[in-house]
Amino acid sequence: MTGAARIRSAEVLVASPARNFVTLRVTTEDGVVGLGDATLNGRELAVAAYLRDHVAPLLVGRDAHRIEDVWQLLYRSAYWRRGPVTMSAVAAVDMALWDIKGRMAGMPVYQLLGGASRDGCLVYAHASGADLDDLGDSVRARLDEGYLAVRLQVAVPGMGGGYGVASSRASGGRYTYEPAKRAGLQIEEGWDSRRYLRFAPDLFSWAREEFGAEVMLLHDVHHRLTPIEAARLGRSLEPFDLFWLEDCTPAENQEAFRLIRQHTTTPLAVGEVLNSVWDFRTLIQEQLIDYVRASVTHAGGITHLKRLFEFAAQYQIKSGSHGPTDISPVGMAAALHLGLAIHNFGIQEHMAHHDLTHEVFHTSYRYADGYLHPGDAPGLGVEYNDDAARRFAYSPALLPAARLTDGTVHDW
Ligand code: KDG
Ligand code: MG
Repeated sequence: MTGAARIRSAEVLVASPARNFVTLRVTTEDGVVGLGDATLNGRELAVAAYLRDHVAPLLVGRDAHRIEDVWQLLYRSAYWRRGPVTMSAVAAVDMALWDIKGRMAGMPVYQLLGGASRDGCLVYAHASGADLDDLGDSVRARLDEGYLAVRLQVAVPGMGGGYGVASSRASGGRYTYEPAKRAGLQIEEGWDSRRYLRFAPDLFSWAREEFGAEVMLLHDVHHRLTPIEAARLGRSLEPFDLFWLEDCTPAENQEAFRLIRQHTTTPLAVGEVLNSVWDFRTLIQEQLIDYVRASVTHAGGITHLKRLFEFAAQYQIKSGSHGPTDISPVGMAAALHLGLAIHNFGIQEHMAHHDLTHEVFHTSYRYADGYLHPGDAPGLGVEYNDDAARRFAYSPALLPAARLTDGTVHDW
């Protein structure tokens, strides 16, 4: 029997290489290091404090090998269950312990999860633009990079914007969409569902004409419609064969998807703001969705997300993990190890990180021809560069709010 790997320390690292990240570093008495991602966009310091003040003291002296036991302890003994802050903190510990176990075993984490079920993880990239010409350039750039699946977002004419439209090009000519703004005050964006509903079918009709039938096209509504509006949108997009329509209405009320499902066969993806298997119970058991969008970073780590995906698998629902730049390279690596191992993998979101982010996080995952592979380095395959991190101090940034034309606060 392998001996215990006692935890010597659990440090919370906060740095902002192009954007804010919270990373947990767990070190055993023998000096084995494991990393976990605890980044909760716009609420980073809440998770950092939860980890530092309430979780780290519980970890010291425990056996890092007992991943399930530690998960259950953190989940059950807090008494206060679920929620994004708690589940991101639990996730970071869980990832770090899988990382340690992999490094000690000399194996990549996907091998510990049952080994590879595929050669690589299909990923989708982001394309966006201020208008269709601009969006066309962005899609062509992604296709030139070999992506087989692309998410399309464009400003809605007459609305002066829309969800998911990049405002700047980062290094390498890439458009990166970063919604959290480093401004003192929260930015407010306008929203008009009627304009959007009229425009969305034109967008996808244009896209099919321009890029053909083969490319997989995705779209994110970002929780902005009512159930009946979402049903209408799904139906109007059916001729354009979307890979998925994401977050078409807020999903706290899981039953709302019954109505949407009755009206459309457009595949539905839900769950980037949800963090527990209980948040998906009706959605999965009644087969109201096709893809589970929860992330390893916000939904309790590899241990809990694996449980959720296996539950979904019994209902022919696949994974489609959240993976924007606010999931750190540690979270992305963990998602790829899990995605490579599970049977019901669907697709992984891949919004490439800024070059500055990679100065702090050195990764072993690699992209080629529309797929990401986690690599074969032991553990998660990510190293954290403290010297580089010291150059990037935390800088508060907030997600925007949305308001309707008459000034009413809407779902952002
Ligand atoms: O922090 C908020 C982002 O993660 C979110 O707006 C990105 O919806 C998103 C997506 O699908 O990537
Ligand atoms: Mg989304």
